[in-house]
Amino acid sequence: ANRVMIFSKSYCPLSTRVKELFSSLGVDYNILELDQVEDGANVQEVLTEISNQKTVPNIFVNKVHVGGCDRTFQAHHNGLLQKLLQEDLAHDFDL
Ligand code: GSH
Repeated sequence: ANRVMIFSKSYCPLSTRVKELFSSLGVDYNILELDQVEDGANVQEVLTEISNQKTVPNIFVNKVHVGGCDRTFQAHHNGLLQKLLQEDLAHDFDL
């Protein structure tokens, strides 16, 4: 299975757009709504440190940081997203 992780906020329309993109591609994702969890602010701080990105949505595909909404759509359009999603397929064949 793909390991797509979306750090989101439930009220953020850009987060919604990214969720809809992955759904439309038929790609399952894990999600953490930072405004709905107790330590969401701390998670967001750590995310800022490791990805150099303060905003949500913040998307990782198979451990690779993709970026926010803009970057994820860009990656979709230039083929990078598909490539990152297929990384996992390669690992499955290794098993
Ligand atoms: N260019 C960014 C993208 O495409 O993801 C814009 C992201 C953005 O502005 N997100 C807002 C945000 O993170 C929420 S919709 N605001 C600050 C915060 O929630 O801490």
